[in-house]
Amino acid sequence: MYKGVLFDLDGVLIDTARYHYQAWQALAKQLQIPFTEQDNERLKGVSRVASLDILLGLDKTGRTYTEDDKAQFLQVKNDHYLSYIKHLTAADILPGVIEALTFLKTENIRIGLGSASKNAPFILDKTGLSAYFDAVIDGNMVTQAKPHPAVFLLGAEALRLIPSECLVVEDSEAGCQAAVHAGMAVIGIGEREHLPSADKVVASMRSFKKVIIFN
Ligand code: B16
Ligand code: MG
Repeated sequence: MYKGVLFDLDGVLIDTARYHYQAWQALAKQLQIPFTEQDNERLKGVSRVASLDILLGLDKTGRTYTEDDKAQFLQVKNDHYLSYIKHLTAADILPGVIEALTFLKTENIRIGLGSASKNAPFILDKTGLSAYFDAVIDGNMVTQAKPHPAVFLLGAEALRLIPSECLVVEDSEAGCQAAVHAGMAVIGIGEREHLPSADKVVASMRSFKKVIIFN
């Protein structure tokens, strides 16, 4: 069994992935850029700045944007996002998460967070999840975004473990690639077609205990 588990936040512990989607969609609408749920898959796990570049890449009108424009767009997106997540409570924790975290605690397996989100500390506090974590690494602490392994390597270090002792749980392909680059095993949450780099894929956190017990 692993000595530590590093969890992604958005889409694994909390269903914030849909709020990111709605916030990007609102910005896309303002800029009159077509943006579908399929396009949004490419933004999952990716940093705020890199996500904006992907969104603007969908603009086929040839318009150009200054750095000031981009900074303003990022503010608009985050303001939309904050207006959704300010209402988060423990009721928004995804099914199976509390059972999984409680199980890891009873087994003395260390628990870390490896999230690209700068809003991660706020979300952990709003939902009461902070208390479960031995280490929290978020988007304020790393400059190289997933699929770069920095967030998980820092997480392992903070848990005082080596990469091969850690398991990552991710809902994005960029995050799964980051785990592979870090030399860690990775369970994908979602659908296999979106997570080709995961070692195993399960539909939700409800299946977490069953999967980890056999490793
Ligand atoms: P923020 P995760 C990621 O969080 C999200 O999946 C991704 O969609 C988002 O762009 C990124 O955080 C940055 O989030 O704008 O809140 O700083 O999945 O790594 O927990
Ligand atoms: Mg995620």
